[in-house]
Amino acid sequence: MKKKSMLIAACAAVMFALGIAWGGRACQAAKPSALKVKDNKIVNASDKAVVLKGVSTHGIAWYPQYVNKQCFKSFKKMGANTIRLAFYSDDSAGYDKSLYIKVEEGVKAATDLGMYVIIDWHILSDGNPKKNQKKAKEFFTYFAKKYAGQTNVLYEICNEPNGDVTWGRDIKPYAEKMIKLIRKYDKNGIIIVGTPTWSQDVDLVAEDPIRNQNNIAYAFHFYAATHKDQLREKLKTANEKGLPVIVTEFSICDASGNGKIDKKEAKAWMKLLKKHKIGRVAWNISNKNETSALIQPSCKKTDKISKKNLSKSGKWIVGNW
Ligand code: IDC
Repeated sequence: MKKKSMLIAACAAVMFALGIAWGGRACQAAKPSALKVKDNKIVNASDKAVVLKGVSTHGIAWYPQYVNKQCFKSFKKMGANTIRLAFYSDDSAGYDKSLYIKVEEGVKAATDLGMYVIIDWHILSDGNPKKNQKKAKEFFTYFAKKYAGQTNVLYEICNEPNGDVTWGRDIKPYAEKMIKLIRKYDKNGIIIVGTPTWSQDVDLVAEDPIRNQNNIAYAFHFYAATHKDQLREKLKTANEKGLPVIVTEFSICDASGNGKIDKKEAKAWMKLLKKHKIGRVAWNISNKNETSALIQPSCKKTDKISKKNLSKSGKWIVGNW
């Protein structure tokens, strides 16, 4: 073969290979890297910090319509890499086993988009995780079996312990049981453990963390118009003491999920989270008439949501996270 035609053939081969690579990318979102916990951080296989940034559904019993791929994709375009699926655990708060299917749809949608997904057992009015422990066991057995080895899935085992609950007597023993149960199936998926006082007292947990288990992180929640310096101190203390923390829920209004927005405090929170490379998931994907809802009440879309459809808190959050 002449030199010139050899060159043309080589160029064609390279272009063909690039075409395959490009085509492959276009069809399927890149798989997010597998996660692990190292020291006080969530990292990838090369030990580089991975910051989970995302949005949480409202209770999927009330707002199931937002659990869909196009809706999640809208938030991905605005910078999210994570979806949290909030499954309320108490009968009085919308627990319904027939909603497992919604969790499955949500995991699939997030997975198809190359996003991380947190399966959240959303205890709230049932302040003590032991109250619905039997249902929690059934829930996590089902999902850990199903998603064993699926590296974009994380398990959050008790949203917000509150009321007459202590770390040592209630939450830690509950967590150890759930970890054992999940690890029967899923050996490495990150398990996020809720902390006392609506997932705020991470400083107490840092004194007595769960030992001899891998890939355990702890939940921390804040609402910027209620929680300020004092709570930031708790987070800083715990994280600097070595506790791996992830903010699986926050908003910039008050702790009721409603009321005024406090941008000054919100900025201080973002600064701290960015400095410590701590992940953050915003509450909530709905158009409910409450400040924390990320979508405007007048917007009825459940897919292809754009920045202009977002509420005031939604716009601020996607502009500053
Ligand atoms: C709120 C919702 C609200 C709902 C209420 C009770 O925003 O629409 O009526 O729950 O289910 C949390 C909880 C989260 C709360 C949120 C705001 O984890 O479930 O959602 N919040 O109050 N912790 C602190 C604040």
